[in-house]
Amino acid sequence: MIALEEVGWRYDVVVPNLLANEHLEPTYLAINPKGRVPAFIVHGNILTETTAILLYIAESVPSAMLLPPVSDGIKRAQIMSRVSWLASSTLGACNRFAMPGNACLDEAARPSVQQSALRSIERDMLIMEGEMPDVGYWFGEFSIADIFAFFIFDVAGRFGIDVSAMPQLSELIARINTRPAVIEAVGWTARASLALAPRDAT
Ligand SMILES: N[C@@H](CCC(=O)N[C@@H](CS)C(=O)NCC(=O)O)C(=O)O
Repeated sequence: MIALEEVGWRYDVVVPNLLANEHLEPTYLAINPKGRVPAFIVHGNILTETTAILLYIAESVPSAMLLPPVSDGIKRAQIMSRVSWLASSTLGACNRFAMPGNACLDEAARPSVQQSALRSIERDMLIMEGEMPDVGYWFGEFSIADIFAFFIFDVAGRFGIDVSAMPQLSELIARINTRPAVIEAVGWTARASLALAPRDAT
């Protein structure tokens, strides 16, 4: 949603309730047989995998500068390297933490799966911390790598990860948080979460 706001496209959002396994129901599996979110439908085409979706949006609107031009091939590749890494290593660990039953059959082992997942997320975030500049964004100008970093930081906070050891990353997130596109997307998400909250939630 942040990328879509950044490029100024109009879009609709449907949020399957993962805890109710709506992403494994036939309606959603017809869109993404892998049973994973996000899926992006554009001009009748279905795109899955966050890396491909972010790349497609960034390349479709070069003027939004979510990726450097092809002439800056190394920086583009570095950004894509971080996006792929977050989508595989970090997001994978987030999934193991949120849904440990998908990662191990032994119910008694689930807390241990979650502990190791948290450690993995924390390790990845500390690597990010070491790469963050004092000013600007992860790779100078704002890019899709920052969008992904923002998402992971938000999820990590919900999982209870202590970000006090990540001051540079925290400051980057604070800078990202001031972008109008981010304010719009985060506001929408907050309203949607309230709407999706279980009835007994406060
Ligand atoms: N490789 C996919 C992974 C996406 C992913 O892990 N999505 C999570 C939510 S953030 C999900 O759908 N989890 C549901 C499940 O694993 O059953 C991508 O990069 O888009």
